[in-house]
Amino acid sequence: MTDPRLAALAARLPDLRLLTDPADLEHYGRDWTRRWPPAPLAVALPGNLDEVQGIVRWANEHRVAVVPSGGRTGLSGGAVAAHGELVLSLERMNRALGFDPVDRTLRVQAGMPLQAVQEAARAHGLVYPVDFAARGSCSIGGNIATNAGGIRVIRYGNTREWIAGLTVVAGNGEVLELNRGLVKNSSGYDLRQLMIGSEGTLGVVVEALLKLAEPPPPSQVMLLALPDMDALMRVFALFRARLALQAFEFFTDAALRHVLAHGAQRALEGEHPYYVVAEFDAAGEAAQQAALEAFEEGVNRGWIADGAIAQSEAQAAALWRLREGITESLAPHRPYKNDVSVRIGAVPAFLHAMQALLAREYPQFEVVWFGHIGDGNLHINVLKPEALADADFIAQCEHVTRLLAATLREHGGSISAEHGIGLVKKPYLEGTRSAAEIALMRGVRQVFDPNGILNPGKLF
Ligand code: 2HG
Ligand code: ZN
Repeated sequence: MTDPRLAALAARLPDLRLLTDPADLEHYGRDWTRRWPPAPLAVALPGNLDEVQGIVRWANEHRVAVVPSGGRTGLSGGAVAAHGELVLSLERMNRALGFDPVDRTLRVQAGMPLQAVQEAARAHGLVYPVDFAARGSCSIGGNIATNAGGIRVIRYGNTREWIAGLTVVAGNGEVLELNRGLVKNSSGYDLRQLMIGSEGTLGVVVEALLKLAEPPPPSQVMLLALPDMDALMRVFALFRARLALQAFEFFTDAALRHVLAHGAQRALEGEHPYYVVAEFDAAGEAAQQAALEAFEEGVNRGWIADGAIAQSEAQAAALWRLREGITESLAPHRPYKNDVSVRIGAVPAFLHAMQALLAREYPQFEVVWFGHIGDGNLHINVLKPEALADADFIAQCEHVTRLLAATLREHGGSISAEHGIGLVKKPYLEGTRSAAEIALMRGVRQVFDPNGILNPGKLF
């Protein structure tokens, strides 16, 4: 350890695993944004709470910035370490610590991958219902730090709903046991909820007590083709009224083209501007009949142009792949991503306004829309034209984000629905949160992290 600060850390925590190899710095210093060249000071892989606390105390004494790190699947740069920070990876702390059948809670370490959490819940006959495509790589601690959403929010809500307790090391080095699994706890500010979605700026999540749910009844998956956005929203209202929805996800013809080119199986003939993958409870004939009737009503009213219903688990998975494979299929095109939300009812007006603006100002860009339409959450990916230099592309896309931010402001929306602010959305926070709110957020951050060591430069 040539760096005296690292030597002090190693002396203080002799068992702490520290990495300084350039390949490790590169690996742990970036997330899925791949926009900032990683340049961390080192990577610490603590194995227990005491080591996490020791690291945060050391960081305060030596004024070293710390980037808490989960699976680094984030798309907003929240886990990027590009300025000599210490990456604090929870990767080794990846175990389930205990299940309580009466409380129906599962205690887990923060580095546990979401998929492993889901499997552990299933082993107890229950489910951890937050779910999305990055499940195999992201960690529960990162999910908590970003209040991750995903494809089941329409039924189960965001990560926030599923956290019964948190053990965190606050930026000031204090260990906090927040809420301790209480269902009712009307004793002042809920610091647990403040921690959720704070993007590693208030504390490091070390352990979580997760609520588990009853497994949902057997479900069916439908793919729908729709003529326009107004029809899509009508179908959403119809399905929501008649069926018990578990998911209602949309994508455009452009998204479908990419996902098919990437190896997914075509499920419908013809071309349509919009598609929906809907999943709903379908235990028994009555529920299946209700689904068919809702579908037929949509067709008769001219809202649904075509559709397919999965007849097996394999077919259901194939339909889901059309939606869940989009991000991966777009990756080779170096997409510039945005993740926005508006009130569900405001989606058509917002989307029309944005599509018109983009067609006028950036006709050369291929723009792909998809996402969690049942939550009013749209993902927009602008694909990089091959001939355009990286820097010019980013500059033009930042202008696209400014257009988005202005249009969102008009429609009362948010510049980040579920991916967080991180570095990518930081310049646009003011469009979504008022100056008074941001001032209070700064104050809160100062209280938790007086020396500004946790994820500096992120969020604001
Ligand atoms: C999804 O819903 C993710 O698939 C990723 O939030 C969105 O790649 C994206 O833009
Ligand atoms: Zn999403």
